Amino acid sequence: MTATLSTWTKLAYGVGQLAEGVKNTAFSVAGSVKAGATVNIKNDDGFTHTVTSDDGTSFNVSVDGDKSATITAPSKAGSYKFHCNIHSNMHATLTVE
Ligand SMILES: [Cu+2]
Repeated sequence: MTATLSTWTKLAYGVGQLAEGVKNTAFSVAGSVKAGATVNIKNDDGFTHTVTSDDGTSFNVSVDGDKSATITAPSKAGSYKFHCNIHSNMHATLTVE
């Protein structure tokens, strides 16, 4: 199954339309995904971000600017905090049901 962008709603991180785009970059996540689902991640910024679980093992992917990538949701339900390795201000939580 694929959880599309509309499910993990706008995991299209932020906007980055300003010169200081990095500061305005933020993860935006809504809703939840099913355990083990393939989650599409769309990067609407023009530069690379990563989606990296805080626990260091659950998921980790680098998404080039204006590209998409996927992660496999953890197989166990729960709340998984994640961050971007490049921009220390970017944090969010993936809810797996
Ligand atoms: Cu980033």
